[in-house]
Amino acid sequence: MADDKRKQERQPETGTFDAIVVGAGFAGLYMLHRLRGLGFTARVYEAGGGVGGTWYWNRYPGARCDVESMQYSFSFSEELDQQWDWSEKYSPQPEILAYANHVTDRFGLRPDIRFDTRVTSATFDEAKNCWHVETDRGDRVSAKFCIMAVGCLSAANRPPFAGMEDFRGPIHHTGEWPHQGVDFTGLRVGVIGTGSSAIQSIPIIAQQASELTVFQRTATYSVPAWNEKLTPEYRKTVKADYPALRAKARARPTGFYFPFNMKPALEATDEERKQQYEEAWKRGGLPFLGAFGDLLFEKAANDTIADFARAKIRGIVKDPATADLLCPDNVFGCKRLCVDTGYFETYNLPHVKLVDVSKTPIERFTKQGIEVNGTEYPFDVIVCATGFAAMTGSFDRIKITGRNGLTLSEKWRGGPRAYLGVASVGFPNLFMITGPGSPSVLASMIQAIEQHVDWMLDCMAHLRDVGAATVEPIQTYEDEWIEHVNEVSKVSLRSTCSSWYVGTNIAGRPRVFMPYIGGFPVYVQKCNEVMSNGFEGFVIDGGAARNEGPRVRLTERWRVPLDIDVISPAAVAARRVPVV
Ligand code: N01
Repeated sequence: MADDKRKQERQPETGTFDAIVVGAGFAGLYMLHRLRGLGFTARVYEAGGGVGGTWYWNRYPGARCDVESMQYSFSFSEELDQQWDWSEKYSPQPEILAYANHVTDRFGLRPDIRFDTRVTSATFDEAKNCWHVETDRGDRVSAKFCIMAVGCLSAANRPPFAGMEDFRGPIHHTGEWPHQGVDFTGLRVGVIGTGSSAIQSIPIIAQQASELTVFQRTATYSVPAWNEKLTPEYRKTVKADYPALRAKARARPTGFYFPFNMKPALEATDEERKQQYEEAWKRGGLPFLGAFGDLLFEKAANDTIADFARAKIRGIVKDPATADLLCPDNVFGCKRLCVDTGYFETYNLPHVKLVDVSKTPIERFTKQGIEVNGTEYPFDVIVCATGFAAMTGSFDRIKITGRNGLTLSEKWRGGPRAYLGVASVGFPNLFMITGPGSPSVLASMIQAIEQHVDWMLDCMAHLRDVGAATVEPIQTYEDEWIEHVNEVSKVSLRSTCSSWYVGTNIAGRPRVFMPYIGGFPVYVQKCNEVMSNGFEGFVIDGGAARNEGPRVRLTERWRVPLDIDVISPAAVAARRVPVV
């Protein structure tokens, strides 16, 4: 547990609410704000000792966002947009956490949140049409709606390495970092993993450690962030037209705005490609993948950007053998692209070593360190930057029981199944914010969260308007949506490799492409249509239940004109719209 401060003393509570929300990250906070705004009573339970979700737990050195801060923020309040000042292009974790706390207090949310409290079970009561929720603090509460705001990357993956308990030093996971920080000064440090968390933390750990050894199973592509301080003039310019920027972002496949080039790489000359890649590299960050329109659709096009990126690595890393090891051989951007500050440069430092564990895996932890291929590497401290049980792991930690005693884990054994990634058959009135089958991690998360919450609130308010008891997806619609999510994923090269997108970063998990890759505006349009058609694909039951177009209270702002012609998933494939 990262938070070692004393838990707040409180008595277990009982009671009935309109909604119970699990999690007080950005999703839970915005859900609570909207629930209260529409006059619903709510209780939020949060396992951490404070708000912020991901940004509460991931306090490892170098943690920062990789979507520009002026877009990686809530868009629902123009006053908030105008008042808050981001200090850097990609703000560091403490500032994002401060923002989450600011939002919590500015909108008076804290009194309805119970911290240091993990929800252990949620059980649907078919007789009373409500959810009974229990926590590890003895709370027993009920609500008509149960909302999972549990995050897509929240359940830490701690691979069960043999002998872990023998290691005499501390072992830290980047996703559950100690609040008091870790001083690596003069220590021999081992880092396992080379994903985003490792790539952000390694350069900073290297500045303190006396020796740093990185265990790499799969080499990673990474693009420089070129992070910088934001000037008051820049912030003023963005704020002068913030609503327009927000609207443009909503119309983009990723839910955030950046210039991209629709032209296919395969139609450009070598010279044009080189120039385009150099310019995109100079801008840096995730938009590098927007250098051409076909990079995630055509392997031959992808090879050109992969070659360019490998040449960059070889140009940075002085030792040719290390550079070779650091050069990925898979599809560029297939795993989530990393964004770094000085990652590859770190391997030029004399005290930093790279160990390839792709063919000879980590055998065991020993008392002194880590053993690979018969060699023992001694350490004072080990960092597991080994990622998460993505998308479904945070659901698995709660016993969620729906109709007929079926648990969500049982239903999802072969892979997650949810209509629009919002709700799942057999689990009435259970909503999932950025659930599997929605754009979630393939869009700017905060925008994806806001769109989901607004849609859910319009649905809940509709139930209240017509006196209905439950809303639940219809099996055929859920099945068709899952089939569609799978079909669309096949148009992207992203479905071709092993990654947390498909669950295969963890042994034994089924291979399913979990997020919806058809593009954020396409998805939003689908959600809007479902609502306009009287919640098509859902059964609304009880009272004077009616599947009719609701009074739209919140989702109107998501009906934006598309600034590129992405009107259907097929068009995404045909038009090669870059989805970074
Ligand atoms: O996790 P990861 P992460 N032996 O799964 C390796 C978001 N995020 O925490 O690739 C040896 O990417 C594993 O190897 P392999 C972002 O969406 C965003 O870094 O499976 N190695 C891999 O190298 C990101 O994608 C930011 O072969 C083992 C690493 O551990 C997501 O979170 C910052 C192993 C895990 O990489 C997850 O990132 C941080 C084993 N047994 C995170 N098991 C921003 O910039 C695993 N590995 C906003």
